[in-house]
Amino acid sequence: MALFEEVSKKSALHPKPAGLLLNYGTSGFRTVAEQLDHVMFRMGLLAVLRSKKTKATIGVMVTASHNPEEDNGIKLVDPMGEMVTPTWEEYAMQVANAEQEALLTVLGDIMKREAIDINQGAAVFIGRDTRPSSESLSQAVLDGILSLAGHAHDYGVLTTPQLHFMVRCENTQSRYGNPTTEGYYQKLSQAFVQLVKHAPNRTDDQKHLLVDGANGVGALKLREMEPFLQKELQISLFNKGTGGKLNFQCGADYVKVQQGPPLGVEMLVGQRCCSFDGDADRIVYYYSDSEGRFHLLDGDKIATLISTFLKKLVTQAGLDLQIGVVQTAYANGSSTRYLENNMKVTVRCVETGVKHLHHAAQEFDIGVYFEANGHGTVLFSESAVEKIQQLAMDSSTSDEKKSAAQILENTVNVTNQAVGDAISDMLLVEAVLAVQGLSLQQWDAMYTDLPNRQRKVKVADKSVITTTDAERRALSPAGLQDAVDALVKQYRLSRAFVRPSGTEDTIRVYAEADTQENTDSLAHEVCMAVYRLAGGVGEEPQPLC
Ligand code: 16G
Ligand code: MG
Repeated sequence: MALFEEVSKKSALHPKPAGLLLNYGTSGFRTVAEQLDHVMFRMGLLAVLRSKKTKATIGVMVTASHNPEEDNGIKLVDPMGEMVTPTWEEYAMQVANAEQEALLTVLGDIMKREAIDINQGAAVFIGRDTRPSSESLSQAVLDGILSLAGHAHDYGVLTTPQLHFMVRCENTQSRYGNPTTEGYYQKLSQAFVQLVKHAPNRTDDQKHLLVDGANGVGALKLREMEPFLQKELQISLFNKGTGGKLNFQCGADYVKVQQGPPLGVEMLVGQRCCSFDGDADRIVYYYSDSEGRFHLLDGDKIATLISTFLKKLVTQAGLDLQIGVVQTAYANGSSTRYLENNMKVTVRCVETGVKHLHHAAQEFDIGVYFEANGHGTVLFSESAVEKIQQLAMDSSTSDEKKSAAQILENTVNVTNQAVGDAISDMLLVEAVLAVQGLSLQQWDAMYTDLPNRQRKVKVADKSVITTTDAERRALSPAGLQDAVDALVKQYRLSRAFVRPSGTEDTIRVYAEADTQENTDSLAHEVCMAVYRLAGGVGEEPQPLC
């Protein structure tokens, strides 16, 4: 086949190092940039096949998110802007890991299995982050797309959620918005400006927000967006990428893990601050109090703030819509208790990874999902959006109901429903605080986080640990869960679990309890149990001093 000749010729220019095997992990391929050229080219090929199969535009994002600058990665985006389906993750691995001479056979097999019509047209959108390696790697993706005669639109530098947004706009014939950066800025900022009209007396102080851009693409894009916000948000931007290194001692992941402020942000007592990660799909908020204590408002706090707001509006509007919150095992126990007992909303716990949360959130009329690390969004079902829009336009309804429906309508529009989005989430949080007249401290006081600790244990083979019950219990190796249960029983308000990481070669340990000291001691003992029962290697885990 003539097409395959071109693929064969071009793939020789993007050779795979013999024997190199990579895993399509929780969010795509991710490793040091030098190892990725062939993967990029091949994902360009696979994106063309996926586009032919779905008869829709597919997205490809070149990024390694919060990883160090030297790394890179790639993930595929399905037609509605969601993560690619698991079967195609499997194909992605087969294509990326095929030795040079086997590549055409692997592609041919996928085409046969999926009954792909080679004559069907194909279109792929490409975006990339600001890493030095991203430009040439995205060229390799382009090479792959073109060698299979696909149509490509290279957007250049974008945040990950912007790329997801473009794909969704394109495949909904622009009903979701215009597939341009301007279209993105317009849609979100218009909704934001409408929302804050419900809080007419905001002071300049209340409009002021400090943003840590992690020296990444989020900083660039936020600067571009600022004029659209009509001074309704006054941003002091730090870690803009002009001097510092990407994700180095800054960004959402750093702040969440360190539970402390990032380098380079000059925060005053009580000031509202937030951090994006390197590709701007995560956000966490924080402030420091008058005693110099650092307060983190993570994904759980954001989910609580948003779902409380939505519940109030839905009730006020008299709409019959079921609100659910989706979390993972990492959600702080206090947040789950608050949502279930005080807010009376349905809470579901699923496995780590955005695709699991997204999927579960689709089962509600309004599904709020957040990982504690700050990745999340809100999904509104089509029928929920219709009901909200109808009520917002209904001239026979009461002013109170109408106003609630209008706020809900703008909340739908400020939200990037394709995927968690730091910029969109930031606007949403800012609007919710403004409309409710809540200070950061009042938000923080909704519930008090239990002390918690995350640790890692190196083992010879991480696959010996398998889990069930949304990763909250270990099935194997024998005796491990019993040991964890016995340790947890020795502490108050305690909980702990262990799971193999989906992005690193390590076992993750999580513990929470009534005090930080008890939490650290429980975490250490669980680490020791993993080390002893699951084949620990290297130095024994040490207690934190
Ligand atoms: C990826 C996931 C994130 C998850 C993290 C867990 C996406 C887009 N990202 O970054 O949701 O929290 O992996 O990593 O799905 P771990 O398995 O190494 O703990
Ligand atoms: Mg990210």
